[in-house]
Amino acid sequence: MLIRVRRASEPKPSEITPESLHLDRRRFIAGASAAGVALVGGAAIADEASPFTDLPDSRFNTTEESTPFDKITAYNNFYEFGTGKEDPARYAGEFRTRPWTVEVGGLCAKPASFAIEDILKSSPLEDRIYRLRCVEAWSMVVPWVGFPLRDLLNKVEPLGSAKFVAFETLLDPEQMPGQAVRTLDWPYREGLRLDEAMHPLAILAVGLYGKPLPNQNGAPIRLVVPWKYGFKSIKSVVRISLVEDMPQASWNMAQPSEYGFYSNVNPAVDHPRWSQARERRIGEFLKRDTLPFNGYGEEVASLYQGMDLAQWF
Ligand SMILES: Nc1nc2c(c(=O)[nH]1)N[C@H]1C(S)=C(S)[C@@H](COP(=O)(O)O)O[C@H]1N2
Ligand SMILES: [Mo]
Repeated sequence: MLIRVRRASEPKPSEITPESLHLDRRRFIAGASAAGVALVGGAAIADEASPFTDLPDSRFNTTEESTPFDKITAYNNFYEFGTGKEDPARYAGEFRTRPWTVEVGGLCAKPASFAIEDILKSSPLEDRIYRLRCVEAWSMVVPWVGFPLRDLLNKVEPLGSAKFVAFETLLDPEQMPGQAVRTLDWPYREGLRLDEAMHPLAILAVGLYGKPLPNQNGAPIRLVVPWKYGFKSIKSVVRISLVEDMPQASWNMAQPSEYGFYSNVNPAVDHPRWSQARERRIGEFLKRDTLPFNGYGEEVASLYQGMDLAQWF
């Protein structure tokens, strides 16, 4: 295990460009393997206040330019803190993310409650540069710090009867003022089919730009499913359950004609009130074509073989 704490003289990840961050890390990894040091499962963090450093890059990374940190953390959807895009950055600052446990249970042999510190220590963290595409037709490229969801699921040993995975966000209206208003049926819920959840592209993210997740982005741990519309990527997760039946999902419950369970990014299937064919990358002026599965078709299209994706939208 490699633990490297940032020296005070080094720039913070937010102060350096993504390019130099990744160049530095590649140099470090090359040096480490030349010296015969195994990078098993990536680096650990020294303590929760220090940044993640020297993580390996995921093989799934996009080569597109990352959206600047300031934009990723200032334009958010997190209805627990309000429905405006600037509300989460404004109102989530005091949100308490310690202590934090994630309960993983349901149809599994070894249900367990995991303290966030243990998840951070025992998970194979990587830098995962993924596109996030909101159903509202904007998108970002986010350098997440995360690990495959399946690593956590495997720890509890799913039973053969488990077919889906259900997720829940914390329910705490005192801390999350948006939950006092019934904009959604709280707590925020989402779900995946088990094979989707086991795909190595589906991650639990614990950071971005090498730092712990800012509260507005779903601290301390959130799902990221890059081939699906952003609302599947549920934030501030406290419960993960292996279940037999298709779970409830907040947007699907609120408006089933507009938000299906699968919600794979699909330029050929429009939202009833607007087109999904194009998207605006945050920070860019012109729209670009939206790609099927958000550009991850080669990796995930086989999960949906034989399914009519207009019916199962
Ligand atoms: N708990 C919870 N998770 C959530 C949401 C939310 O309102 N509450 N919004 C979703 C939507 S619609 C999107 S597009 C993404 C936005 O993630 P970001 O703010 O980190 O870019 O989070 C998703 N996860
Ligand atoms: Mo979204």
